Amino acid sequence: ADGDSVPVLVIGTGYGGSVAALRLAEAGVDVHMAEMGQSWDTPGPDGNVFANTTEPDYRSFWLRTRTKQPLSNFLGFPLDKDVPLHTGILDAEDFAGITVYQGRGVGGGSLVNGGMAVTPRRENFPSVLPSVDANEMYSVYYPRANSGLGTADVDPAWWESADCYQYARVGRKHAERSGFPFVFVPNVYDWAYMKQEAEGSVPRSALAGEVLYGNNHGKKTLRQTYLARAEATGRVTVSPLHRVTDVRPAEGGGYTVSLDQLTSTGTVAATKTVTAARVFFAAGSVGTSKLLTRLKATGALPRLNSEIGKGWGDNGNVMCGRANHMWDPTGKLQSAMPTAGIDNWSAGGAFAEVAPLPTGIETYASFYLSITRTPHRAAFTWNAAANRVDLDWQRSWKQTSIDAARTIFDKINAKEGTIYRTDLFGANKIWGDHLTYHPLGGAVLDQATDNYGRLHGHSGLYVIDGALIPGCATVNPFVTITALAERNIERIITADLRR
Ligand code: FAE
Repeated sequence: ADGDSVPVLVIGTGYGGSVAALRLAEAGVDVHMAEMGQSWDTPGPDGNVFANTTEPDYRSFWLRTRTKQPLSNFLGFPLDKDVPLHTGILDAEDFAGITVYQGRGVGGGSLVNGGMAVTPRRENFPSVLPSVDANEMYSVYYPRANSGLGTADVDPAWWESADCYQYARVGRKHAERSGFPFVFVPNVYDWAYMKQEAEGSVPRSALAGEVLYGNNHGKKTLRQTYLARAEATGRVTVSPLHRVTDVRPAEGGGYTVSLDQLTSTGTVAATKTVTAARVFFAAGSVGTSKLLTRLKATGALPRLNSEIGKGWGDNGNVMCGRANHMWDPTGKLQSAMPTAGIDNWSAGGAFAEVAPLPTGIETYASFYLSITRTPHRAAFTWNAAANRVDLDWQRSWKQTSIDAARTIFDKINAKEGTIYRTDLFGANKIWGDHLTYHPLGGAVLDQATDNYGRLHGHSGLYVIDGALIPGCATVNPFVTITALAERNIERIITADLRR
């Protein structure tokens, strides 16, 4: 409530924030979490909490009046449509050169993501987090993160025969025929539930194409894992629809935090201030970077260093589809939870997730989200005239990522005698090069912060989310974000809170 004083305020309820809240609470510290998105615990008029991917509605987008679907077109038809303005679940945040997709609500990105829980190959780790001891990460923190997240492998025997993974088996066949390693990746989806979906004994979620706008069943989001355990301690409270707008040193120590309480159409219902002894920035790579960039530039936190806002990358994301021959149908029924990838990282700098295209009809299409090695890093800057934070990413920077992805798909197309789809991202457009699902960096570990996420210049302020990772994780990022948060919070609790 307005005027309260709390030991710890966590900004955001995604991976980093949830890890911080759980571990602090277990250490006996009371934690308050502020989340700008909704709580997502109340069914809409159709009885479901979340909207289906094929029928976006008022629940689907964060404060937009028209959808901005990642796949904008199909067979030449634009898919976007008008929706009522609402604090929906998926934010398609536009910067000059890129649209950054992010989850909004209690649970952050875990509400909207594909659940792929991938640990980077160990030999690639030094490029992901150069200042972090890999031995500790692979022996302690990655296992701890995967256990906390409920990561599990799909049953291979079931996968081989499941109709809903026909598309992935076609992906494997084409990868292997071209000599690329095909790797299974774990997921946080409840595989036992998915089997029941396939049998028809429970309501369908992954098998009804649910993912981008939330899963009504089956997916273990942070709400079922870290946040459930955090709330069970009795020491963690969460305020949904509360957006942090300001953090500044308080007289007498700690920080004064200002918040806007939002209505479901995004207007400000009330403004509040609380005092917090410590503040954890866990608003996601973009959210944390935007806040810190503005707070430094406008003088609220003047002693933050000049690394704030720098080192931001898109994890090299590019999307593409391939048109298969009639003898390679990818299936009418496609599970929305990916299970596999094509690993050409060492030779070509690309790891391609074999993604679903759950349209409900046979498309003969294979669809991929590639994560690629990219040299480009952007910076957030304060634009005082426009009163906003800008990002200097350029669309043309995706060319290196396209080239990396082509090391896989040009070869597969040549081998199979197939072509790229040109209808998924606009007319005659092969590459989805306008977006990322994996924003990383902006308050990089050991640069803007010390080697454990403590911000330089103001004691008691921490970054504990994807903003710490300098732009590329070589695979899907949430396991690495979670593991790094586990590592950092352990040190912070021992060194800063048990003195
Ligand atoms: P995040 O989860 O984004 O949480 C930040 C939270 O802070 C959000 O809930 C915000 O609403 C909230 N917030 C922001 N600003 C404020 C403010 N000023 N005041 C209060 N609250 C605020 O951060 N990753 C994988 O590893 N595997 C996948 O399969 C995968 N699929 C994806 C699919 C989609 C469509 C998308 C969008 C992402 C996907 N990701 C995937 C990426 C993953 O979800 C993302 O890296 C993490 O969610 C980032 O975690 P953070 O803790 O950094």
